[in-house]
Amino acid sequence: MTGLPAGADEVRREILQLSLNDTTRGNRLHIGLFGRRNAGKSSLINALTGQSVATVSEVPGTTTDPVYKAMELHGIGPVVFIDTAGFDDEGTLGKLRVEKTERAARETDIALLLFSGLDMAEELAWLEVFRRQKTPVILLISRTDELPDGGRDLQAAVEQAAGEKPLLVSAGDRPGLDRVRQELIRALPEDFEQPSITGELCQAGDLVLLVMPQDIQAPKGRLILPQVQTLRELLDKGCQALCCTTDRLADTLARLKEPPQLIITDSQAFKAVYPLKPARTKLTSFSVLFAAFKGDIAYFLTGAEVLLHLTASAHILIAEACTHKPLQEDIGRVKLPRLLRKQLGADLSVDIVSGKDFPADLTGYDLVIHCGACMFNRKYVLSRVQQCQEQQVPMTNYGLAIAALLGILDKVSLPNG
Ligand SMILES: Nc1nc2c(ncn2[C@@H]2O[C@H](COP(=O)(O)OP(=O)(O)OP(=O)(O)O)[C@@H](O)[C@H]2O)c(=O)[nH]1
Ligand SMILES: [Mg+2]
Repeated sequence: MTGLPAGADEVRREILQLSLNDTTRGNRLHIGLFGRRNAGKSSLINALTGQSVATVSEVPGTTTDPVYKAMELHGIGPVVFIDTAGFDDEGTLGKLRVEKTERAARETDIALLLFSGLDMAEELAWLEVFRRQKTPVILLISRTDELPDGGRDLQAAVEQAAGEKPLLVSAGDRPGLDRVRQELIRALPEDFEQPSITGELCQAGDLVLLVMPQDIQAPKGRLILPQVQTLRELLDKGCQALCCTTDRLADTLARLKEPPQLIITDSQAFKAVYPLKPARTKLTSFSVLFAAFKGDIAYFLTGAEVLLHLTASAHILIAEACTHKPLQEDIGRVKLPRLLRKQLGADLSVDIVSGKDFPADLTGYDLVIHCGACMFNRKYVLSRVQQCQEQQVPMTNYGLAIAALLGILDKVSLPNG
């Protein structure tokens, strides 16, 4: 694939998905499988997907890094199955694998938890974790074809300990697999239907102007995911969507018989767009819309206000979901730190993490500033928000932070009114 920086694996995968007219991973229901080594997790994924997705072997610890398999599941729609390393893995490497399994748990919308024996302390501890993070869990007893009574004794013991009757399943048991699929449909979180991106900001018949600078950061020959998703939603809503680059904004507005209902801009163009905005037109940014779509906008707004009271002695963490090689004038790695230092002082301490790296201990930070997170699913972003809340660290996102730094936070319209 040309025009992309080397190492942009996630971006490349995303493009591949889009070019296949597929649903991006961030918008799929994430179904994770968890259990001990050799519990039969990988075999179950293969059986449920009907494909040889994950490596199976009798050697405990076969699965090391999480394996993601996107597919359409009848009755649910686009999902991604996550196979994980056994949570009882040991040693230095084992510990690293368990950390990845824990991370997979944070992006899991529905968990399949496999019980494989009478010693179930670890399974029960994981059940507790899922219940605490309000993740629906389906309890399973796996490899039941090998158990003398088809697993009924173990089923009774698990029911007694967990307060819920587990399903009996084995990789070759079609009716058992169908029961798992039915349970997945039943466990579908009520709020899983993705909230709207533009919310109440525009309705059918409204003209919406999108300001999309195609500068050095814009990937060659394509649009970035938030722009694509927003455009699609506007078309579905029956809005008229008009796009221009920042330098064409004044001319575009001058050609219109009446002002647009809404302007959605790239946050980096806020400064140029705001003075040109017609009085009656609402203004927002892709990143602000994604603050609500993927995160917790109320918490992010408080974080943006906290930002205005920080000084040069503050310690800020910037979290960028994309793992691309830093581009010239990259927003998270270059522009935002520069803007922050200009506003708060040159000595400001800024750490930057990318991809799924996110420190467990955030207490040293005065603020976390997250990207729009179009690459992540909502559950995972909310788990980061929860982590910040538990450690009493304020959090905001790029769009709200930039609006706050430019002094136009109160001029920006939010999708929930
Ligand atoms: N008889 C029978 N064997 C199974 C079943 N599921 C898995 N196995 C066998 O159990 C062994 C472990 O299966 P895996 O699917 O690799 O187990 P896993 O939980 O993914 O293991 P790790 O990746 O090591 O954590 C393999 O030899 C499988 O063939 C089942 O339902 N019935
Ligand atoms: Mg495995």
